[in-house]
Amino acid sequence: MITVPEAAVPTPDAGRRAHLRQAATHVLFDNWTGAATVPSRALYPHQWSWDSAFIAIGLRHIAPRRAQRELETLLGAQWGDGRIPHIAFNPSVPLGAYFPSPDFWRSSTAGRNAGAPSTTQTSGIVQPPVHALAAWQVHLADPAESRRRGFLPRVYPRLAAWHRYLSTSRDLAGGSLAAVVHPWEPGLDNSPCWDEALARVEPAPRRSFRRADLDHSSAADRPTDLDYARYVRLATTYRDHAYDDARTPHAFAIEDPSFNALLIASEHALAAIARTVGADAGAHLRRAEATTAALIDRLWDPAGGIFLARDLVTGEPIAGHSVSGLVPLIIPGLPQDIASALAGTAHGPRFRLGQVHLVPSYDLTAKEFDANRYWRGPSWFNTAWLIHHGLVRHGEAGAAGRLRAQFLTAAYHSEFAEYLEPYTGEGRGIRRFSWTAALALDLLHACDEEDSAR
Ligand code: 2M8
Repeated sequence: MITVPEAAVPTPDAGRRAHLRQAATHVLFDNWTGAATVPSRALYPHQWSWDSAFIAIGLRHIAPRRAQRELETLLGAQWGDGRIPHIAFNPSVPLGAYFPSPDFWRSSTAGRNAGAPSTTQTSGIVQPPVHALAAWQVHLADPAESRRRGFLPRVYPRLAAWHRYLSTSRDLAGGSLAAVVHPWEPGLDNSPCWDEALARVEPAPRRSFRRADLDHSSAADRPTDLDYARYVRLATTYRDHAYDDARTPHAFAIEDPSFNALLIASEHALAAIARTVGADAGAHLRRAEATTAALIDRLWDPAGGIFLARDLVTGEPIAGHSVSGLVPLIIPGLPQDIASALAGTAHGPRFRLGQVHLVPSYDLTAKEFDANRYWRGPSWFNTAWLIHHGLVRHGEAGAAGRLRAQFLTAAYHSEFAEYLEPYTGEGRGIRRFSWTAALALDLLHACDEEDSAR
């Protein structure tokens, strides 16, 4: 087994960084469609919700206006009930290029009562709320341009409606946390944490759909056919109940730590945006505090030193340890004892921070761990970026710096892979993946700022 001794991964020097910046910029410009950025031309040829937030965070360093446009295009697909759909479809892409396609979701008809747009076709589920965080950072990258275009006053009401939707319609248990109702919603699609809940779902007949993902990616790296059959069933049921959260009989309803941590971090960002546009920041801060208290009360596992998801159908915590349970490190004001415990868990045997590549998506010691398959073990760049920031926030500068150096080195060597085999660091999934390039740009910018402050 190849491990990564900490000292072996120095921060790339200025020459390497310039090369990386140029290569990352090419990826983002190649994946730009004129109004938004696709995660990948081949595998994901539409606009994805949390991808676009991460992409905007990187784009702001090279094209701040385009970063604003990225977010505003996505917000243009928002539904009347406040939800931001997880995919906004590009009408010029053939239906067969991605499954499930617009004719499966039927947003403009099935979602009419929930306020789905009548022109743009979208999916009906959501993804983690990284958008307010992204909008605030995009603004800060070029405040003059942002003010000139009225960026924040335009996006603020939409972002506030998005958070309202999550805190009301999605608070399925009444415990002040947002629930996800499909494994695609937390973004960690086939995490072993969902296995037990998914096993309750009657799979859709295998011949009722055709997977397009296998045209572009190895089957060994992707979710299984059985997973897909269950994803299809859950989405069909939601659609057939008009995407109505209260009326749908949810076979899958989970409070996920990372989803809620991102909601809290974004609520803090929304408070900053509200202050800037002259709206009530206090309401957002109060909601951030209430959600943080609920997260700790309902999902913190002191014995494991990690946050656990909760299955709302059984009412029980889900025992599996996933990277999602470490992401709450990004929450401003997280109690120091919890932050220290999370940093300890990240460095411990389950995630081996600093000894393997980035942060594995699932517990290395668990029998379900799979080093190659999607969210069942491989290391992903967006979660590494989040944990890097969490470590910075909670005073773990050394570990944060090492993770950043690893990130940049791996992005470079893997040609901006979608994810990595955590032991060897080999790229998996597709290459030239947009959020890997965007977040590399963001970390490169931080390296440059540090250099010029020296
Ligand atoms: C993956 O999810 C999509 C479904 O949304 C898929 O597998 O087809 C996940 O990695 C998700 O987190 C990501 O947003 C999306 C696009 O990059 O791909």
